[in-house]
Amino acid sequence: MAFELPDLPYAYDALGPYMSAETLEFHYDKHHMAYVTNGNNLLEGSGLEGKSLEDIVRESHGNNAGLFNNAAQHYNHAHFWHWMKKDGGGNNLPGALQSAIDSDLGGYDKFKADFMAAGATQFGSGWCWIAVKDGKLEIMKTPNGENPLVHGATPILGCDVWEHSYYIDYRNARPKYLEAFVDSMINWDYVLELYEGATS
Ligand code: MN3
Repeated sequence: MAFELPDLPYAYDALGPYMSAETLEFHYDKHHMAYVTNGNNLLEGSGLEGKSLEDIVRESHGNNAGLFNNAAQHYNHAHFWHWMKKDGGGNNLPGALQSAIDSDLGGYDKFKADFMAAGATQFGSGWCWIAVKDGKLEIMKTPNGENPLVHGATPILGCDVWEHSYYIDYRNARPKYLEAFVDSMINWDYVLELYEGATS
């Protein structure tokens, strides 16, 4: 199916002071839009036109680098906007997430440390994740547009550590951005929704 830029689920200034309107204007209007436009051009004639976005990501991986990069980044960003909200973050985890993070990731504090370390140590552009694999949570990191879908896992939380995601607000201080993401922006209700979908 053709890719479409989804609506941003909040106003451009909703995530201030942790992520500025200027960052969101560039990141959503320019970067995400480019993945959609380029992805649609590359999807045409690829043989994957009728597939779901998830299947296009999985099936283009290793076969069609241009399509993969753009489709995966469209998938990643369509979720990324929902992985953040105004007054988000913190350790008050809804529903089954508390016990899953306790049992699979060693508790909230260890999750926070490991997730931030994954993002901080991803060399160059990429993402850090919580993914569900074989019913259990795992912290992962991936380069460029790659995501857990191509590793047999389902992402339920991801943080974009490409410089375009933080350089306007944090300059080179990627760890400060990661900490603000965890402490003040994560939309745990959306993470729970994806967790329930991946484990049901
Ligand atoms: Mn990005």
